[in-house]
Amino acid sequence: MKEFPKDFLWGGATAANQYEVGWNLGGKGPSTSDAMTNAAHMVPRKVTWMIPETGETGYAEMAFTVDMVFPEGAKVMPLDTGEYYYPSHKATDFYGHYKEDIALMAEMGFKTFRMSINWARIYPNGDDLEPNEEGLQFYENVFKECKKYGIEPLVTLSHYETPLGLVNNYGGFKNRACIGFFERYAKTCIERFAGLVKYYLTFNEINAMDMMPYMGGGLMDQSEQAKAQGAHNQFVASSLAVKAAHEYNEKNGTDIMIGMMLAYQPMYTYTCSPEDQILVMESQQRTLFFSDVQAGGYYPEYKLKEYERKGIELEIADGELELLAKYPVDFVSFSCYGSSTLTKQNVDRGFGNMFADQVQNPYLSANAWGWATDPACLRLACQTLYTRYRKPLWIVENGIGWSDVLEADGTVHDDYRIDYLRQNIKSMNDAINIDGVPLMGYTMWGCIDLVSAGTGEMKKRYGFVYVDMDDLGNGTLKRYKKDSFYWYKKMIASQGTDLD
Ligand code: BGP
Repeated sequence: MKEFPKDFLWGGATAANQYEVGWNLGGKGPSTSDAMTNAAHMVPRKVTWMIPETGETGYAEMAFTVDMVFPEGAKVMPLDTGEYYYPSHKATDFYGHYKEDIALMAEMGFKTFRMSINWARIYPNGDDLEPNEEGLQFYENVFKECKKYGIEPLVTLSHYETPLGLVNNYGGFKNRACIGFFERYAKTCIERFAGLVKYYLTFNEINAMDMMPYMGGGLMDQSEQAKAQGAHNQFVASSLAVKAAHEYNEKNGTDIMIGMMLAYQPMYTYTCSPEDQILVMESQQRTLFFSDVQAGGYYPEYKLKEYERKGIELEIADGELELLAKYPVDFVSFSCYGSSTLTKQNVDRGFGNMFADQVQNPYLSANAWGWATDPACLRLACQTLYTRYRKPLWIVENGIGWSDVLEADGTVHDDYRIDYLRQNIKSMNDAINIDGVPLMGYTMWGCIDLVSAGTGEMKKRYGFVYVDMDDLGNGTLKRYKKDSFYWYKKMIASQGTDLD
């Protein structure tokens, strides 16, 4: 194995809604994730609501690519009827453990730590005129702790957390007012954390607007029209953040960089039928549309044609298309856990598939949630995204969910995770050393155990560090190092050459 570049940013990734807790502490307002219940594999999470005039309560089920339905007058909120468990209300307490957790990351040799700022901790209702100082102070303390160890934070501004005030009073990102609220929030962070934070991502998995628009942008109306406008509004909001950072850099001599974040996976055809090739091509377009706009700076023709066919009309203000062209992102980051295989043919589809037309790939093995491990996925992803945009890349999520077992002596033997990482790091090395892709860094998802976004479970664990907490929020929150902790530390120390 050849060495990774000297300045390669090794680390781990988290998100406030799954990790932080303190959901109503320190002046924080509620956000979309705080009204999401726990669930299980193939059992949808629920988003709870109340109709204030009548007191009626209920929920909308949330499933991948399936529209959610809310009744007229419903306001999304967590309910204290005792009927529901909301995992974000406990998560795994980064809020109370940040010093301990950052020390563990430093012990592994992290050069970077991807985390998210909870928007509603800074602007509790989303549309407030002044930020919440206590929230700003919390993150400042976190960033100072990172700095102590020479860990460079990579900060997502919106990771599946839209303040509920924006959802209930504005309809979420389908409303153009959210552009300005996000711009204000982004500017507040850029200015306040200058000198502490150099790298930002605007919207986590921005294509979630297409697949899970409630999580992606707080949409209750999930019509095609609302999703298209929601995406446009996020593109503009993101470009305004890039503009703000560039202007700040010019004035202050800083070098803040703003990236986009895409959920990406290579797609394979299950058969060599032309029909399946077109299926994969269209499925890729559905994903790459988001990076074409954010990294390419233009609306691709295939999307404009689709909007025309569907009768979707975007509200675009004067100068917005020019803004997208002038302020594309500085780098492209993405999550990639494996690949998907698609077919139109009538075959046995295996288990756990998230998309229509998806099928288990007979060449790959999958975890208990049906997520296939693909030793080629990172190289393929890097190749596609780099040749298309020619911007530096950053792999900000990759990892494997497993129901780890804590032994009586406090050890966790996660050799399956080490195997997974070995294959994926090798694939990344090929992207750099065979294909010449400029890759800035790698942050393994869920480096300290946290709640699953898809199912709200704790038992779908990803971390190098085990956290004693179960699916219903019972546990001591004590941290235990897994075998992969020591493996990752050794691998980083060898600059990626020691994968044994
Ligand atoms: C990505 C999200 C993360 C994360 C990860 C793993 O889509 O950005 O928030 O949770 O997927 O998914 P899950 O938690 O459902 O296993």
